[in-house]
Amino acid sequence: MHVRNKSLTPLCGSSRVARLLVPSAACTLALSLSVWSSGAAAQAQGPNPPPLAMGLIVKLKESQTPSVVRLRPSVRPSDAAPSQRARLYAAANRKRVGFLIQKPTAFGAHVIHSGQFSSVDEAEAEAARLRQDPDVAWVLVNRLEQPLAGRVNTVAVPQSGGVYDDHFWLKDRTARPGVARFATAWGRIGANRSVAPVVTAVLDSGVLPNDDFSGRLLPGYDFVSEAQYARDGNGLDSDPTDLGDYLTSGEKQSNSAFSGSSCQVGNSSWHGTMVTSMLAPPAGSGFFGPGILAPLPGAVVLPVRIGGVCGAAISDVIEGMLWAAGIDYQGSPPANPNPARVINFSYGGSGTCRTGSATDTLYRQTVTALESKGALLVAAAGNGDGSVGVVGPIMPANCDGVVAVTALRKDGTKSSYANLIDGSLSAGYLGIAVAAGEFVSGSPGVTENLHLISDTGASTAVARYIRPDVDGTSFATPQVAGAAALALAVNPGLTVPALRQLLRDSATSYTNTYTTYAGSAPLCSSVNRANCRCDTGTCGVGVLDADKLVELALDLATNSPQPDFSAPAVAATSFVPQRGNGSLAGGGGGGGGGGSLEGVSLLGLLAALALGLRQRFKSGRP
Ligand SMILES: [Ca+2]
Ligand SMILES: [Ca+2]
Repeated sequence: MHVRNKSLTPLCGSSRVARLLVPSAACTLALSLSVWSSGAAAQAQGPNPPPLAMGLIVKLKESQTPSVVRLRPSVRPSDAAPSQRARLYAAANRKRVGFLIQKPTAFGAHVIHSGQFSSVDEAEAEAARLRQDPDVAWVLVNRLEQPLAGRVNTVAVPQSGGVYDDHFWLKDRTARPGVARFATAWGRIGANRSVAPVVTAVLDSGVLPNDDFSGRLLPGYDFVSEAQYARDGNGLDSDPTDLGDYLTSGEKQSNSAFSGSSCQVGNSSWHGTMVTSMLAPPAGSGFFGPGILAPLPGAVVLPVRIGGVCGAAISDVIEGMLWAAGIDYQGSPPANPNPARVINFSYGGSGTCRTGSATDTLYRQTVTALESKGALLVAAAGNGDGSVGVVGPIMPANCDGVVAVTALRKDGTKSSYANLIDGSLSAGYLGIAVAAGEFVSGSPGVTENLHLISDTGASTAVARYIRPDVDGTSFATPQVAGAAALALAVNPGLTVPALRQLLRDSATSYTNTYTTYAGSAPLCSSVNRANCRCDTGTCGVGVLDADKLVELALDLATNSPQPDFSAPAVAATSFVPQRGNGSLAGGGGGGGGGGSLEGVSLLGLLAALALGLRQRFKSGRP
C-alpha cells in the first residue's frame, strides 16, 4: 500500500494506518480498496518515510525602494523579471545550488527545483547555503510533507441507494454530543429570509464529476505545478479534475522523479471528492443526501487542486489559497471571479508556525492576506503519530488566524488518531472539534464512521461511486468550514475576526457535552492522547455547534450592519504585504511583471485604506 510522502497530505485518516500508509499520498481510499474491502483488520504500523521536497522557494532582496505609488497587492518584486532571473542564477551559482526549473510565485519569490523530489535534508542543506548569499532575503524548502492518511473501509452501494440515514454527523445530538447539529441549523436558516451566496473553496486533490455535485461547483483551478506529479500532463490549468494521486511500483522504479525518493507506492485517494461530498450535494441529492451547504442555492464549492502524486508542494498550496480568495500575485493565473470566503484545507505537514522560520512566516503572511479579503482558513489538526494523536496541531493549522479542527467520536470523546490542540497556544488561537469518525474495534465503520462519495478506481477514476467508511481530521475540517459558510450566508458582512469570535462563542463547552453520557475515558493530556475526554486545554474551545453559530450570526446581522466584503473592487486590491522585520519580508513593491498600470496601484492603496478604516470601525478599535 502505499504511502508517499508529500508535503502536505490529506488528513483523512486515522491513526494507525495512517503512518504506514500514508505518508503522502493521499489518504487511503486506496487502502481501503485493497485492504479494507471486506472490513479487514487494521494495517500494522510502519515508520514514516522521510519527508520530501520539490526544490526551494527563494526571495531576493529588494533592489529598489518601492514608492507608494508602486505598491501593489500582488506583491511583485521591485525590479523586472529578467533582472530577477539573472540575480537568482548568480546567487545560486555563487552558492553551488543547481536547478533546472525557475518560476515566479507569490510574495515576489521564486520556486527553483531540479524536476525531481529530494529529501528535505538535502534541500535544507542547499537552502542553508543560499541563505548566506548577500542578495537573498529568505529561502525555504518547498516541502511535500508526510501525509496522515486514515482508514477507509470500502462499501460499494448503488447510486440509487441513498445514504442520508447514515449521516449521523448531520443530525441532532440525541446520544451524539459530538456532532454539530447541521439539520437544526438548516431549519433555522430556512425560517429566516434569504441567504447570500457564499463560496467555500476546497483545496485538495481535485474533484471527480458526480451527479450529486451537478450545478454545485464553481470553475476552479489546478495548481499542481509540475507535470511529473500532476497526472494530467501539464502544470497549472483551469481544470481541477482529480486525475488520481496513485503511484505504481513500476513508475517508482522507472521515473527519475520518484526513484530514490521516499514517495510511496499506493492507490489514488480521491480525497478531494470525499471532502467535497460533505459540502456540495444539494437538498434533493438522491444518492448521497444533502451536504452541509444544502440551504445555499446554486454553485457553492470552488474546487482548487493542489495535491498530486506524493502530496502538495507548499508553493502550490500558497498560490492556491491566494487565488481562491481572489488575490493576485506574481505569476498568478487569471483572477478567480468567485472569491471564496471560506477555505477548507484538509492537508497538513510537519512543523510549527511558532518557530520564526521562513516557512511559517510565509503561511502567516498568507493567512493575513486571506483575512484582508474576508476569507477564513480552516485546517485539519492532523492525525497523530501513527497510533494516537500527538500534541498539536500541525502546520498550517497551528498558525495564528487559522481555525484548527480536531476530531471526536460521536459520543464527544476525542478520536484516538486526532491530534490534541495545545491549550497553551497564544490567547487568540482558535481550535475546535467535531465528530469525524473512529474505527471502533470489532465493528469497523458500522456506526462511528462517515460515509462519503468516492471512486473505486485504484489509479484512474472509473466513475463507480462508492460509500467508503472513513475517519480523520480531514473530515472534521469541512464541517467547521461548512458551518462558517452557513453563518456568512445569513450575515455576509462578518469579518474573519468576527467569524472566529462567533465560532468561539457558539461552541458547546466540553463540560456540557459530558453531562450527557457517562464516559469512562480519561481526560486528554500529553499522556492520554488516544480516546479521551476533551477540555479546553486539549481540544480547543469546544464542540462545533452549527445551529448556535447561525443563530449568533443572525443576531449580529440584525443588530449591527457589517462591512461588505463582497465588493470585488475593494477586496481585490486590499492586500498590501507587511514588511517583515525578520528574514521574511513580505516582498513589497510593485512594478514588475503583469503589465498592470501603476495608477491602479494607487487606487488599490486608497481602497485598502478605506477597507481598513471600515474594519476598524466595525471592530470598535480606535
Ligand atoms: Ca495540470
Ligand atoms: Ca488539471
